[in-house]
Amino acid sequence: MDNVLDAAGLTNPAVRDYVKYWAELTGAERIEVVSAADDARLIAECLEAGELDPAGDGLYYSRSYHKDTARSEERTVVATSTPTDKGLYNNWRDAAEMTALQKENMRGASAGKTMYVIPYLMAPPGNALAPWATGVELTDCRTVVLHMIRMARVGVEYVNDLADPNQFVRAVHVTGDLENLGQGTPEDSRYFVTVADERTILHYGSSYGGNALLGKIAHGLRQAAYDGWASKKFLAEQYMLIGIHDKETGKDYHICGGFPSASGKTNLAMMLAPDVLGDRYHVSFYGDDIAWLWVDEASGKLYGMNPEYGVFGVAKDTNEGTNPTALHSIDEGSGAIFTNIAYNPTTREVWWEGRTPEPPADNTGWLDWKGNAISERTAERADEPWAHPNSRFTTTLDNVPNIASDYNAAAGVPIDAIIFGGRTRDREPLIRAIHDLAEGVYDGLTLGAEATAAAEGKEGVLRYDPMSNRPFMAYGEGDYAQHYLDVVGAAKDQPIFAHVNWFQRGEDGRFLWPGYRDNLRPLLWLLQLKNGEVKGRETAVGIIPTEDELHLDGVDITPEDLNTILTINVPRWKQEMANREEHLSQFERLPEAIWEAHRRVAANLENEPEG
Ligand code: GTP
Ligand code: SPV
Ligand code: MN
Repeated sequence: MDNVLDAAGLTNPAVRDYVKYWAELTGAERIEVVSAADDARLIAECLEAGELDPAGDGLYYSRSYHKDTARSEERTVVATSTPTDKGLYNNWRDAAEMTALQKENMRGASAGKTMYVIPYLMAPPGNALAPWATGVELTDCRTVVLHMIRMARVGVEYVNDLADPNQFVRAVHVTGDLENLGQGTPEDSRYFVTVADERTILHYGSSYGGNALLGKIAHGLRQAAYDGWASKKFLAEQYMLIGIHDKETGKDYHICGGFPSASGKTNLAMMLAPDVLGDRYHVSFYGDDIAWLWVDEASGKLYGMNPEYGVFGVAKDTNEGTNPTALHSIDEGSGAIFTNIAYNPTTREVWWEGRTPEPPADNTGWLDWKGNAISERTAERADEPWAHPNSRFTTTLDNVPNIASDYNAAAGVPIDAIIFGGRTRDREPLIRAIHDLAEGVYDGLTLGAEATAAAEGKEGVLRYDPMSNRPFMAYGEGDYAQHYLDVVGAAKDQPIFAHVNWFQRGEDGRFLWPGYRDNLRPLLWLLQLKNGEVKGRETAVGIIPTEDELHLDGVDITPEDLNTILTINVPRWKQEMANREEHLSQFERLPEAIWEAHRRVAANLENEPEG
């Protein structure tokens, strides 16, 4: 073992001890320390072993086990030794109990396999938060290594010379026997545990996405959120992060914001300016899923950065119209890996729902995401999707055509605005700017997506998703709200907050707002509002744009629909306020400032004429 670690140049003694401990417990036959430079060799090994298939020049295809296609919220736990860390959504459990359980699950479970050691950094090198961004994932799955190389900065150089050799996240991933884990049954034996106060992540029973790429969600969101709170220094949020450059004034703005999973963060971050605005504005990509925010000591300003190194993007509906940038980030030669889309082994083509309006006309050779031939489908299965709805592509940031030139800079970027949004079919206007920080945090806490059949909700009642973090909450929501107020409140220039909604629908179910590239327009309005260049219209729930303040040339929308998305439906809002009250009262230690914001909005609504 020492020979292998020596040969890989892994010198950190604490990391070496950690590797030895888990190699013994999991019973792995071999260990291998990896760095980004091993990518080509590991790709070749995966192709040879059939763990990947070729999908064009420098493109790869993989399939997950069919019961292992997404994160599993009910099996995901945040454990600590402090019972008051329990919140509504973090599935708190006792650290000692969960650690013992996971050790039993993992004992001997990697027998006969290689345990890969992945030292990584979830930050641009040299960033102020780098001490909380260092980790070492151990995994017994080779394709997980390839995903980690795309999603994080990987190499021994990130762990060898730590100021405190012990300050790294211990992230252990053991796949388990996927065919015998009882996924979704009462005998389910999977657990995805973050032991937050020990900075240890123990995931057992999956090889998919956030369950297995532990730098991303488990460290980048759950562990980091806990660390940010414990250190009082930062926030870790499920946010996209973009830059907007105004070529006329030469100014640069940065906006970050949270929408629940599969609600448009990747699309917004990769947005091209609409044609009519393209000569003046350029949107640049910093991140599409995670941002860490802190106050910069030198300037006193709020800063943000994307801790990730790649994109794990939803494939569905990605096409030349909705997101050409995403398509070009997975061009031939990019090294992108597709998971769970449809694949044609003969032609090495791939396809997913929404890539083209209709699936390939000639289905000869095409396999669906489970590997079954489309041409052999029985009549009753003919309508099933070819790709899994949560099928994804994985590609590195520097493949993204609109990547910001300074994405890798240690400093991060100053934050001008923070936006929240969800999928709401009515009530929420296109955009409403929020007056202050407390109302911003209040808005984030009451964020939600419309209840769908899948989410088993009641019609008109939101499935609340506080700060778009419901699946990633690491400690109590009340403490979280206070910490958010403290971190952002300490910044010299306050960011402007807003709530956006691209998903309002007509009675016939169509989207009222064209969305995608046109989403730049309300964001430009928000920046102008912050700069005092427009006034907007005050409403009970925030400031909304007047029609002439939005640059609408070239937007395909009827005057009636425009009016709907720029109007506050007071009776619907009053109904929502009662739901919010119930929702918020479940949070312990919710700061009084949040209740005050709630009462202020409620009182405004009472004073607003209906209609
Ligand atoms: P996670 O990676 O799961 O956290 O999701 P995400 O928030 O990055 O989601 P993504 O950007 O991949 O969006 C997922 C879905 O939202 C896709 O089906 C998109 O087509 C749809 N979508 C994104 N932007 C818009 C929009 O402006 N309007 C409409 N109608 N749909 C949109
Ligand atoms: C999400 O589901 O919000 C994701 C994908 O970003 S995963 O990493 O699998 O959580
Ligand atoms: Mn996400």
